[in-house]
Parts: sequence; structure tokens; C-alpha cells
Amino acid sequence: MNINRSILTLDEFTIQQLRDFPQATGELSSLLRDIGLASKRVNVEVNKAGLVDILGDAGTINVQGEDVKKLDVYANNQFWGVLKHGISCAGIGSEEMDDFVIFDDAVSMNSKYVVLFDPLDGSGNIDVNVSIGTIFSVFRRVSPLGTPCTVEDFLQPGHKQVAAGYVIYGSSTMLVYATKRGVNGFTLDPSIGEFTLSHPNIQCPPTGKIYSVNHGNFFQYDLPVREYITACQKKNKSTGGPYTQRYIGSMVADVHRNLIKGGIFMYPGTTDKPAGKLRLMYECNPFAFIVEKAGGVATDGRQRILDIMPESLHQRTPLFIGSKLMMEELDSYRK
Ligand code: AHM
Ligand code: MG
Repeated sequence: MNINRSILTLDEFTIQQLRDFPQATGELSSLLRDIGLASKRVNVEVNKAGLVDILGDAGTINVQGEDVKKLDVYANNQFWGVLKHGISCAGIGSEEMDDFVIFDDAVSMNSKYVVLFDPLDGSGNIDVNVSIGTIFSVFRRVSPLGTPCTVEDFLQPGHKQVAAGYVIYGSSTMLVYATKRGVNGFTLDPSIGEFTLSHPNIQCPPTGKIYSVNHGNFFQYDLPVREYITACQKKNKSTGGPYTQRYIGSMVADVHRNLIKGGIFMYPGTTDKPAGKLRLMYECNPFAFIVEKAGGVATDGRQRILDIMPESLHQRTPLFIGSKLMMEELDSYRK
């Protein structure tokens, strides 16, 4: 019988991958299913954000000293809930919570993974109908199975990630995730309520025409960054410049576009904030993992993001990420 299985759902895809690895336990597939479920619930609320009283500030300040929006809280609770009730996660760390949370029931304590996430990134854009996203990072725990997870499980360098991904709530809703086997993108088909494989084996083009940076901070960047940005605006035969500047202010949307089209995204340190704004564990590590697996490069201007040894859950780092050749060009300004 000729059954058309060319359009795979997220579940079908992860199960398919398990067939190639008979020794795999299926825990990671189950984890991705849980994350997919939470993001579908968040998607529903994001889509009706204008209709219900879910906009605006929730009245508290998060650990980064920023206003927490109501949808941030909702999204945080959805991811927390599915991961707690699933069978694959021993604990979570979230951009919205001061400390990591241990799941100390018997099943969770025997689970292999811990998950770090930014439940709703770009939340400053919620009220104005601009794309926002969820970012997640999965580590295999280093503490023994059967015991509560510990801070060491979370504070691992990014190259130890087992998987990382993001969900973009945009003109369509997409879930993109990477493992050591590559990067795949799934678009939510609203008619069946499932993520379906739409972007198999994503490769970041080696070069592109887009640079993304907050120009408002230009005079606060260090000299090599200012020189590189200025060069992006000039005619240049060898690089194909001048480039096009695109900056949404939602990292998920900015990096997603550059991943697909080719480009470079920068959030450098500034004189006011030398470590920049973005968080290593919730934003930079997962994107660095995804972009590297797609053939791109991610650094803090000095070293590979994935080699940074984290010291605290909420630490920030400058970020330069994107197409390989554009990153090499940026690097030449440092040298
Ligand atoms: P958030 O986690 O509070 O939403 O902040 C992260 C966002 C990123 O998505 C985006 O790239 C950046 O903040 C934009 O910051 P700025 O307005 O300083 O350019
Ligand atoms: Mg964020």
C-alpha cells in the first residue's frame, strides 16, 4: 500500500529517528513532545492576546529587574507544568524564576534531563502584535539518577547540550530544534493542531545580506564593533555589501530569519552594560547550539559561546551569531 508519510508530525519524526537508534530510551522524544504541547497552549493565548485581559504587566519584576508581563507568567507555568508531569525532566531553570526548580517525585528523579528556558522572549513586543518566542536548552544531568538534580546539572557549558530549540509565534507558529543529528523545523498546522515537518535539515547559508543590531546603542559599542557595523553599510565587492539592516527586537524572530536567509545578529556589550543584555543559559547557549549545528558560528566576541563555563544561572554575555563567512569578517575587525 502506498501511504504518503512525507508530511511527518513532530511526534512521528522523533519516533522515526528512534528507529535508527534502537538503544535510545525515547526520553528525549517525550521531552520534545511535552515542549510541543506547552508551546501549543502558549500559542493559543498569544493569538488571542488582544481579546482577553492577559496583556500588560503582571506587576512584578523578574530576577533581571525587568517588568514581568502576564503572558510571561502564563508561558512559564505551562512549560513548568508539562515538564513536571512528563517523564523526562528532573528539574528546570527559567529566565522568569530566581532559582532552578527540582522535581522530586520518584519518576522525575530518575529522569535523565534538565531543561532551561526563556518562556516568552521578546515580551516587550507582546502588546504590539510583533513575533515573540520560546527558547529552550536541554542538558543531560551529571548528578546520579534517583537523586534530586543539583545546580551542577544546570551550570554546564553549552557544548554539553543534548538538544536546543525555539518556538516562534509569528505569521505562522514554528518549532525548530537541533540535536547532534541536525536542525529541523516544524510548522504548526492549525487544522490538526500538530507541528509538521516543514524545514528538514536546516542549513545556515555561509553568507548573507542582513545584519541585525540595535543601532540606538551604536556609540556605546567598542571600536571594532563600530567599525564592522560601518563596513556593513558600505559598498564592498568582496562581501557583497552594503547589507540590509533588520532588527525586530525579538531575538527569536531576528535569529530565525538570519538562520534561514543568511545574516549576522549582534547584541554586543555596551559601556553601560559590558556583558550586554542577553542571558547565556536561556538565550545564547541554545541559539549557539542550533546555529552551529546548521553550519553557522556564535561567539561573545572573544570565544565560542558554547565554551563559556557558566558561573550563575542568570549570567549575561555579549552575542555575535550567524553565517560563517560574515562572522569571520567581523572577527577580522577584532584582529
Ligand atoms: P527579554 O528576554 O526581556 O524579552 O529580552 C530579550 C530581547 C531579545 O529578544 C531581543 O533581541 C532583545 O531583547 C532586544 O533588546 P533591545 O531592545 O535592547 O535591542
Ligand atoms: Mg528573553
